[in-house]
Amino acid sequence: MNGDLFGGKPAPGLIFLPGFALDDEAVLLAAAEAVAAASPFRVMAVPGGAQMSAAITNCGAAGWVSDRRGYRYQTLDPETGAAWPEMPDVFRDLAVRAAAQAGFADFTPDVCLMNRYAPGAKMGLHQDRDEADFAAPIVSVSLGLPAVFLWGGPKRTGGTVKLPLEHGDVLVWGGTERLYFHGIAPVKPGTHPILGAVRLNLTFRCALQAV
Ligand SMILES: O=C(O)CCC(=O)C(=O)O
Ligand SMILES: [Mn+2]
Repeated sequence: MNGDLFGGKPAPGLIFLPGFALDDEAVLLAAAEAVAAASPFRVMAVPGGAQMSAAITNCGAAGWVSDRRGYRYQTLDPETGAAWPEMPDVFRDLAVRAAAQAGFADFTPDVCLMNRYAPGAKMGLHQDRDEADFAAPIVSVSLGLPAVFLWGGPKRTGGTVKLPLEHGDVLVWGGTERLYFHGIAPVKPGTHPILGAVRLNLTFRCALQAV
C-alpha cells in the first residue's frame, strides 16, 4: 500500500489511506462543529511559554492539554470546567475502520484531539508520548486545506520524508513506529471549498486504557 508514495523512499510503519474519510465528510464536519460548539478551539501555551501555532480542542474520555506545567490528559476542559464532549460515534467508527484497514484490528480510541490550522500554522517534530498505552496505534484524519506530513524516525535527528496530505486522507501508525517523530510543515495559504482557509486534523489515540 505504501508503494511509491515517497518517490521510492520507504516510510516503514506509516500506513496511508488516501481518501478514506471522504464518504463521511459531511457527518464528520457536522460532528466536529458540535464538539467545537461545546468545547471551543483555543491556542494553548507550551511548557517553554510560547504559544502553539494550531488551535486545539478535544472530545472523548479525556483531552490533551498543554500549559507551562507540561503536557497531559485531563478529563475536564480547563476552559469550560466541564467534561470534554463525548466522542461522536461517526468519529469512533471511522477511526476503528481505518485502524482495522491498517492491520490494527482491536483499536478503540478513547480520545480525539482536534487540531485547527490556519495558513502558516505548523506542528514541529514531536513524539506522541503522553498516552498510557503505546501498544495502540494512532489514527490521524486530515480535512480541509492540504498539508505536508513530516515523517521522521525514532530520533529527532535523521531527517524526514514528506507526505502530501489532502482532504479526506487518513494516516495510521503504531507498533514499533508508535513513538516515531512526526510533524506538519507550515500550511500554505488557500481556500478549501467546504472549510475555507482551515486545515482540520482529528487525531485518535488510546490515552487512558489498554486496547
Ligand atoms: O495535524 C496533524 O496531521 C498531526 C497532528 C499531531 O501530530 C498531533 O496532534 O500530535
Ligand atoms: Mn503527533
